[in-house]
Amino acid sequence: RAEPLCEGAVVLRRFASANDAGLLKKIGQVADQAPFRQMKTPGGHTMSVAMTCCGDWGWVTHARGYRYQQQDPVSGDRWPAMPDLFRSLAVEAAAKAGYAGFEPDSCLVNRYSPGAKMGLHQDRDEEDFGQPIVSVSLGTPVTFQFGGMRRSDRPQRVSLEHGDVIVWGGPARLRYHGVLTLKASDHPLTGAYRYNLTFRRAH
Ligand code: MD3
Ligand code: FE
Repeated sequence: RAEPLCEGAVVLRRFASANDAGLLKKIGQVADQAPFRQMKTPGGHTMSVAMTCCGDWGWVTHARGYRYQQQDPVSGDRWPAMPDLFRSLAVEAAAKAGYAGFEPDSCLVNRYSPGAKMGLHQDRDEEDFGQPIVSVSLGTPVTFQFGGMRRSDRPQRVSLEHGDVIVWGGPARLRYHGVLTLKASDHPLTGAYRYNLTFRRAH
């Protein structure tokens, strides 16, 4: 049940549902080692989304921009290893979307509480835009928006629900995208939270 969302993007509805409890348990273990934190943008704003990372490379903000680095800036330690369950889910979703051989070296874990949002942006801190991005939604639903190659292109909206997986590659890889403000709701496994796992090949 792979439905195209736009050229280059494939939605796998509920692809992660069967493993939901296991994924959430692993998120908890990652956060025990590298706690969720609200990073500060280079512009000095505190992000409303709380983040942590696992895998070889973690996405972080710093004074002059954004980058992938191997150490958690809070602890100075390496990021927690990427759980096998995370990796296999991302690899299988990518293969299903036509990206056999995808090997993520980075997983960003985003945690949204009611009121949190993510403004329109492009993901362009990775080395090779030929590599896809796999995103996994867990918990409460949110409206996701994706536009075109320019910030001014009017975005389309799509609801992302628990277990939904999207693979972004090809011409969709550099589209502007974001998440509207999370509404208060309740999910049996996550309470008020929405989690998003984003798998990337950073280097
Ligand atoms: C479209 N996260 O972490 S996932 C991000 O729900 C990010 O937390 C959102 O955007 C979230 O950078 C959206 C869906 C997504 C991820 C990467 C993309 C959509 C994308 C890259 C290119 C185009
Ligand atoms: Fe993004």
